[in-house]
Amino acid sequence: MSAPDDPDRGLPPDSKLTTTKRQWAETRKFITGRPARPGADRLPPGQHLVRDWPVLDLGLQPDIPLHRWMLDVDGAVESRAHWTFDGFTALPQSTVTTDIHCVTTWSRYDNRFEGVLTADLLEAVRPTAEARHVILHAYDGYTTNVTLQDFAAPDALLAHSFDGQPLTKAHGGPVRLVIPHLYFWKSAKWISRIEFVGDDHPGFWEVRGYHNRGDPWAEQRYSDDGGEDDPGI
Ligand SMILES: Nc1nc2c(c(=O)[nH]1)N[C@H]1C(S)=C(S)[C@@H](COP(=O)(O)O)O[C@H]1N2
Ligand SMILES: [Mo]
Repeated sequence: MSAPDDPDRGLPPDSKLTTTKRQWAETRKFITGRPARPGADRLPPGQHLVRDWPVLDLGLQPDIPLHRWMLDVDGAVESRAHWTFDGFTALPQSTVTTDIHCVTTWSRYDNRFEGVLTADLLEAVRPTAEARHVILHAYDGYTTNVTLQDFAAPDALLAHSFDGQPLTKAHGGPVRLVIPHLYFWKSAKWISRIEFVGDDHPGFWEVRGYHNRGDPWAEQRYSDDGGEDDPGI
């Protein structure tokens, strides 16, 4: 299919440009003007379903024994926190079964995570009126940024278990963030610090060309993919 304003027209139909980029462009066209999550469609545009669980990170998986693990919560909050693992697991515990979507195009259904809902963490630390964004810091030096609103999603949690077992080191144990409604690079593994701020600070991938928000349903993969909260760089 080739629309009159198709920027790829004239290219061989099997070129890399036409297969990947056009497919993505057409899918976004399909979404434009429709509800973010159309009816029965469970797989976001451009994604494929996997049954295994790929491991993606910077290649350095920090080893944090439970007795050395600490989570700092600071910045624009009324009550800072400095939790040990025992202190953290003394917070209200919840189980969330959810789909996850990686920007490299794999999606995985029905992942059962257990841990502390971000809603319960927010209740414990109480962000001030100044807080608009949340910067996630991790033990491997990774950072990523989300809005306070995205962080506070009802199904977002700090997970210490997967499928009833402690989260493995490869997948971010002892504790990782899971924000199911955004691409998985926003879900920091080996989380060490949660910082509430007024001004946004793009993280590791966000300064390397990834979209600032990363909504899979709007295909916000790269910084020029448009949509709300696009820094336009
Ligand atoms: N600390 C940290 N968190 C991270 C990353 C990382 O490199 N370091 N990679 C991100 C990316 S790009 C993805 S796709 C997911 C992968 O999580 P998984 O390895 O459990 O599938 O973790 C995200 N969280
Ligand atoms: Mo990723």
